[in-house]
Amino acid sequence: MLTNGHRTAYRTCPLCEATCGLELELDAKDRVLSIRGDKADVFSRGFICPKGSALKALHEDPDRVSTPLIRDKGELRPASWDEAFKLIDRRLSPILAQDRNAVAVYLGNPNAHNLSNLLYGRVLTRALSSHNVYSASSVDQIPKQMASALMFGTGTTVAVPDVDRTDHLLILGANPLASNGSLMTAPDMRGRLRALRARGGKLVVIDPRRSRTAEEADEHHFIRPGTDAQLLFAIAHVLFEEDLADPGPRLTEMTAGLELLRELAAGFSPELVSEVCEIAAEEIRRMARELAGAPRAAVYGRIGTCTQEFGTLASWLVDVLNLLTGNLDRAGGAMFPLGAAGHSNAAGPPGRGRGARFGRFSSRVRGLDELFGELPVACLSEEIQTPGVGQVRALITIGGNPVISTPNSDRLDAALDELELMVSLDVYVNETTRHADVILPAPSPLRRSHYDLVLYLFAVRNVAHYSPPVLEPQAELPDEWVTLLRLAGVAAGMGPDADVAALDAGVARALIERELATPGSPVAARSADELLGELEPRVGPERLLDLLLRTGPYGDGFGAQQDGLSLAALEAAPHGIDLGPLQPRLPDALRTAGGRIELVPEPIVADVARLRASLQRGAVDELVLIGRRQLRSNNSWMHNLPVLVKGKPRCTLHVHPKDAQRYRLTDGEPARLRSRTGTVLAQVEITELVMPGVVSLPHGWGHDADGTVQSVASDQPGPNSNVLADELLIDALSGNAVLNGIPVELSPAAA
Ligand SMILES: Nc1nc2c(c(=O)[nH]1)N[C@H]1C(S)=C(S)[C@@H](COP(=O)(O)OP(=O)(O)OC[C@H]3O[C@@H](n4cnc5c(=O)[nH]c(N)nc54)[C@H](O)[C@@H]3O)O[C@H]1N2
Ligand SMILES: Nc1nc2c(c(=O)[nH]1)N[C@H]1C(S)=C(S)[C@@H](COP(=O)(O)OP(=O)(O)OC[C@H]3O[C@@H](n4cnc5c(=O)[nH]c(N)nc54)[C@H](O)[C@@H]3O)O[C@H]1N2
Ligand code: SF4
Ligand SMILES: [Mo]
Repeated sequence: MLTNGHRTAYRTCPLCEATCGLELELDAKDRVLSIRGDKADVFSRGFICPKGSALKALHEDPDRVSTPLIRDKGELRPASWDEAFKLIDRRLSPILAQDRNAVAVYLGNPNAHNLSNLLYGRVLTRALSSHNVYSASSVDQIPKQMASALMFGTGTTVAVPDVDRTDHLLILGANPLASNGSLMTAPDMRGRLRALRARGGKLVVIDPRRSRTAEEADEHHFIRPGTDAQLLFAIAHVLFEEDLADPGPRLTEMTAGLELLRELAAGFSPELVSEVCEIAAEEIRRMARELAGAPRAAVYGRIGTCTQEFGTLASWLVDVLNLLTGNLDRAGGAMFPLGAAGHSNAAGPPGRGRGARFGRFSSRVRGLDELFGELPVACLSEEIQTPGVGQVRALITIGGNPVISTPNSDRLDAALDELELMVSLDVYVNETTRHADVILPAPSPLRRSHYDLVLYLFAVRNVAHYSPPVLEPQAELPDEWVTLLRLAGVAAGMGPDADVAALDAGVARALIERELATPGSPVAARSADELLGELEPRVGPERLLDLLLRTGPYGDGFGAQQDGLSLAALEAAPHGIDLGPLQPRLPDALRTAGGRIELVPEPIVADVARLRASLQRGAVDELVLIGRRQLRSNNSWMHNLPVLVKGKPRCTLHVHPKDAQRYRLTDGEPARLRSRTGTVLAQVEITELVMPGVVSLPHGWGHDADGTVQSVASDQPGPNSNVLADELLIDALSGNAVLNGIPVELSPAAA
């Protein structure tokens, strides 16, 4: 407490993957005075972006939903929690009784940044027991998770670039200077990339747009969208052809499939791929030689390599190159982090596991395969709109805005009106939740605790940081785990007032029992009752987190390891605990059935034929659309905060001067952009930042729908780019949506 009654509080920012430490100053009445970067944070060391400080505006936004809302004679009106849950129980239970699959769930991106939802979202989906589970993952990183699971055994065994120690970083389809990094938790990427160059290292960026990250690089190459897999294969080809492929004895011994890879790569010479990628063959050869020649190098690909036609192959090839150059799992290369809690590749017997299993069920209409227990969101509309047994009749959305974020938005927007029931757990009445029959609100981030259970699994340093709520939680806005358990109670047939404390105790006991059944567990000799006793008086996410930390790789093992981690240890460290630089983890981290790195898994081999066929296309004279992330946005939200949207309109269409001339467009004038699924108008910005044949429109805008409650956002100009994204265009292997490289037609709006 400061002398004037003011106090300082520390908290990790929950808005993006960088996990920055924040320092908040509050007055005696608990009003937030300022939010700055926490200089003492062990990971972010004071770094912050404009969104972090905007948490104050988010906290104070009068448009945030503050009570449950229920639809009454067509309009949403405030209601009590009991009234809301009675309505949910009355209308959901009969549908569930007829067909579990008739109830779908969509989980949005904020769930990945929310301890309650990470731990209790699963409880709800399990209680529902429906095949129709969807999430933002299938408009995002599922291809990378699929490739990683096939190669290494689990979907979170993802190699991240050891950016602080590498000498050469090849980035494809990522713009960490705007996004602050993804599947690579690394606050202050600008600082880290500048340090790389300052120590004599090289940064190469492959992107159809000269992004802010490309501006920072030594070298930037434009690439035709959707052709990264061809480029990466050609680099592998050169490595083999010029005898530069050298994983070294350690990796070679634990890898299956090197010879088959050589055969596959033979079909992708730089000369063959050059035309489709629009990169000169000699440049590709030079890239390969420099990658192989660097003392320590890493290849890193992100959303541009995932949300495209060959998303899984491109994601796989990133690690193929890391392995071929001997950089996988070594300092300065691409490494496997070891999170303090919840890391599946750190539990059980080391070096071998069940491996990846996909397609245990498929979507009803299009027959797309399940991955990690969910179906591709590109098929949600058709599952709602196609009659028959198993038709989706009710939808629960949790922290998501699929009407803006997923392909063929107009179709999904219409489909949501056909549902018999829609329930949303969300902080805004947005373009999606405006369709809901019941909206259940969630507290402000400042009123809930935080631990980045998922993002620390992808961090460039091993760290752990727990934040207690900055402000006292309010009884009228319960934490989301309470709401999720109550929903789970309805789904389990317990009615609208299930005993949340009892359900929670059951969740904790089940997690303990799973741990006790895990071979090699540090608490194998203990009993569930004993451990439950030791976790008292904690409840909810804190109880589960304490359990995960204490039984995790750095944990105190409930007394077995003196000085080991526990939640109490994290509570005593408000700036986080640094667990050191990444360490080599192979072969122990492998969970493949064969106990080796599966370099060329069978489903991948099968898909290579599709990639080979793409080479026949040659140079394509077709205009395609890509996206563009912006520092002051967060997907489709945070556009309701004046501090983040002030200034020039940002949702503009970037067009190369050659294309502007070709399509008779004028800078600053509206253009009409058309795809198979829809048409939008967007203001033209003529710029050489984007390559010829490619136009760029940011996603997440288009807030002019009726019935939303976002007074600031709804005044922002610019269309929803996903009106143009085609739900039928997917990465065939993973079902992930193609959001980059969408064929479009362009004309002046006046035409
Ligand atoms: N400020 C801000 N930060 C965010 C978000 C946000 O909306 N705003 N969203 C968060 C989320 S959910 C995520 S998943 C991450 C994503 O993090 P990033 O992957 O870093 O996201 P982008 O900035 O979209 O970078 C993707 C890049 O791929 C390029 N690209 C498009 N198509 C292709 C292609 O076919 N090949 C290649 N090589 N490049 C291509 C685009 O031009 C773009 O520069 O960002 C997170 N951080
Ligand atoms: N064209 C195109 N489309 C894209 C992308 C792209 O690059 N291009 N990127 C894709 C990616 S990577 C992603 S991750 C998706 C994101 O897709 P979604 O997750 O569907 O969309 P968001 O915009 O993140 O919406 C999140 C919503 O959650 C709510 N929310 C915020 N905080 C909380 C909270 O604490 N609790 C609850 N319950 N709700 C909260 C907000 O109201 C917000 O509307 O978009 C995808 N769509
Ligand atoms: S970079 Fe991400 S985590 Fe850091 S302050 Fe900005 S939004 Fe928050
Ligand atoms: Mo994402």
